[in-house]
Amino acid sequence: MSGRSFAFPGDYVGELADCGADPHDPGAVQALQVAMQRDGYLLLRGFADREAVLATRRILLQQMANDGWLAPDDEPDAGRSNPERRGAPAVDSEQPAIAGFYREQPFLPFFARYFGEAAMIYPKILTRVKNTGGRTGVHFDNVYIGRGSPRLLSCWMPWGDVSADQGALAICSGSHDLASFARLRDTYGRHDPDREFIQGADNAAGHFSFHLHEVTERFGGRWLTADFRAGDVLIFPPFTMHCALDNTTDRFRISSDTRFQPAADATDARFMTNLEPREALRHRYRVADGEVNAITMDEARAKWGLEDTRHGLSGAG
Ligand SMILES: O=C(O)CCC(=O)C(=O)O
Repeated sequence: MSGRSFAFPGDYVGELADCGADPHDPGAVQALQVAMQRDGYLLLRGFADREAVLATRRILLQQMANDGWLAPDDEPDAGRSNPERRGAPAVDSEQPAIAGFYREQPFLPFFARYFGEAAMIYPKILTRVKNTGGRTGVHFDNVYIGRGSPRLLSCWMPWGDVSADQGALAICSGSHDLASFARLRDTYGRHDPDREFIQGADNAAGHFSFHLHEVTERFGGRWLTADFRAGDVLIFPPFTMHCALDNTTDRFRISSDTRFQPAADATDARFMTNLEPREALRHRYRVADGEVNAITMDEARAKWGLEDTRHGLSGAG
């Protein structure tokens, strides 16, 4: 991210810690809640069945091989991208293998224990396929799904083993509760790209920045990531800042992000549906496409008193 290469784990990006409690043990709920409150995330190693994750991965990769996205002479399982092709395929939010996986694996019972009441998964599951150079800018999820329950939790899961250099998710630890992030949480973190005309960094609606170090130098906290194994999940609340690192390998990074909350709480209609993005998230995508008059994230940040004085957000860092 931001064109800087770094050793992992190192000073620039450290390692996420497994909270150590067994997520499937009803007696561990309190320890998990305490860890979430303290750290702003839960890394649960081996939460889902590894073989079930790999079986779903194979289905996705087979489709990608059929469509010519994978290196022709390679094993599809390696997930190596076809050097002749740029970009990455879109995966249907209703992909039956993925929806079935989340139904069958113990996600809902886990979240029900965690919330202490019945839990629901949002039907809109975002599955991301990132080729070499693919990344996701720094953001809070509240910006995208902040109209429903404040108890919502995001859950990121890679389809396979995903190393940090393959574009794993990174968390800015401390962003959820440090006082130095309060203004950021209360301004940028509460803006709604579907209502407000703000383009987002690099014209990606809702993204605050693509510069990890700009965030930590200005607000504090520490970036953390991990080498993920198939079956690991990372769970975090809507005000934990995160991004996905650049994929610097020649293998696709494939992952899904899902959202869970108490079933009785208010929901965010945009994620209750699998409508086409243009209908479900109309404003957000029109802003990103430049179809409406929008202000830039630099301009919005100046309004919030959070301007980046060192480099423009879309400039090199
Ligand atoms: O996987 C990605 O590229 C981004 C995922 C994300 O931002 C999320 O899970 O909220």
